[in-house]
Amino acid sequence: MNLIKKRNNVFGVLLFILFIGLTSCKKNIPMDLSKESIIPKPVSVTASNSSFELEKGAKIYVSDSAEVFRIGEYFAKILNTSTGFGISVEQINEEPEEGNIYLSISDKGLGEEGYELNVTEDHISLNADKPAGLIRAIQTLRQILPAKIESSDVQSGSWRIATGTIKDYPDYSYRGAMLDVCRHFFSVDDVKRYIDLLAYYKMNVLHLHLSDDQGWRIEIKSWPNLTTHGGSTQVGGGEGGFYTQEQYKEIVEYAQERYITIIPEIDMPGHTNAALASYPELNCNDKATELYTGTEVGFSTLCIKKDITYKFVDDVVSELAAITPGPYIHIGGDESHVTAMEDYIPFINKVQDIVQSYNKIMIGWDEVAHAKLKANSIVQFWAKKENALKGVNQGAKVIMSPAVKAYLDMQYDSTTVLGLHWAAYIEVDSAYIWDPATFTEGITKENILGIEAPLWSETIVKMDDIEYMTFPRLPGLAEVGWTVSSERNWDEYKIRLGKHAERFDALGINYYKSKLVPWVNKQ
Ligand code: TNX
Repeated sequence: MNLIKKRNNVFGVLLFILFIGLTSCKKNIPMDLSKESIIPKPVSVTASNSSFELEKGAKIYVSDSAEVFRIGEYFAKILNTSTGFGISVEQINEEPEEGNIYLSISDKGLGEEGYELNVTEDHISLNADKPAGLIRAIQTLRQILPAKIESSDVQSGSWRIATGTIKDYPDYSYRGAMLDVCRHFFSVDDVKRYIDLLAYYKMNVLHLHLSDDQGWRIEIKSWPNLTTHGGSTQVGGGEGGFYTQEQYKEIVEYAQERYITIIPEIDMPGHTNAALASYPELNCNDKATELYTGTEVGFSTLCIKKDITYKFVDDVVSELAAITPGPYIHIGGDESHVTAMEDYIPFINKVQDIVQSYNKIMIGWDEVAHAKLKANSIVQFWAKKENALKGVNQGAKVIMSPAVKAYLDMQYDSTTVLGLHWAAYIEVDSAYIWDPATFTEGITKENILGIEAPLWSETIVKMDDIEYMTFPRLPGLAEVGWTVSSERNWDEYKIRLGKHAERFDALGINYYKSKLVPWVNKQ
């Protein structure tokens, strides 16, 4: 009897030792944070060679602000979808206990979007000067977690990550993408998905190209035919579509929650056939044009000499400004081939006044530099460096979107089915290997606001097409905007990009499997 008892005791002690051993070594599994494939590459990563495991029962604790709480909820939703842990968000004033995630705001001098991410064996803390920095930090943390974190259903297995500290902030303050919803229309859900994909790579602007020859895509209450008639078709003659102002606000809010600014573009005086077809009075001959479903450019113009044209522009800008919290309105201004230069210049000058009268900053494609730019107006370089230089000489800042590097509608090579190639074939390496600050002689870093990657949709019909042209070039362009050029190197980057294949898969992204990238798909 005694012997049995004694044996049981020994067995119990052994079990206890085993338990302690297991739990403590569970914490000490070494992992190297510096080996993680984070895109864009952060400013500094310091590994401490241990690990943290996210487990059921973990919480997201936030410091005391409603906005940080909301950001915590955004993150909890991502984590809960794939872990199934039911992680909740709670406010706390002191350091949280072990096993949790802590989001806080404090002044570290890391700027508008900078952040510090600290992973120890006991907890994860994300700290930033501003809420936008926390959103960026969350993207880094997502990329450190196992790729299955991006799955849309619950996954099993461990959620262990390497310990260490990441300090990070962007090189350029403006890192954008543009979506042409005119040549083909895309639903609110498609735009939201695009916003999520931009957020994942720390982009902070989505420029929506809302009017063109083939379609007018935003409801203007004082000019209703713009959408009822002008929005009723698209390239190829499909049914087109448009966003109501309520839907546009929904998009703006969704983007805002991810610290992405929506910039609406009304392209004028060219690229206006949809408007000219909707209102005869906008034409010099008072006759409405036919709707257009082809892909030619440069054949339409508003009637520059009529007063009604400026009433129209004022009404449109006024309604758009009222539903756009961001500071910018884009007025297009490109390829106005049938507008005489002596008409084009006063038109842009007047439209610039109108935009300013609604307290917005004007952005225009590089041709607008022919006009007299106001101090804060912005020129978007896409084709002609002489134009961009004209802008710089007037003191304007430049958004760099050189078509030969940044146009997502350019084909990868001659075998790509979607897209165009008038500017170049842009393989994944080419989209990555360029420096905005040295791309054009005479346009230097202090002239540049940032970069933007436009996706024109003449050949882009559905979300799958958007993804195929955008991935995998967009992560590289995001890195061009975020990471200083001295830290960028294609041979090192392509390895990191290759490891994002499993993330693309988990996110369900339809991407181009370029032969230049060593793809690693574990699943
Ligand atoms: C030029 S880029 C355009 C667009 C076309 C695009 C196609 C620019 C300002 N204008 O109207 O869709 O090429 O790549």
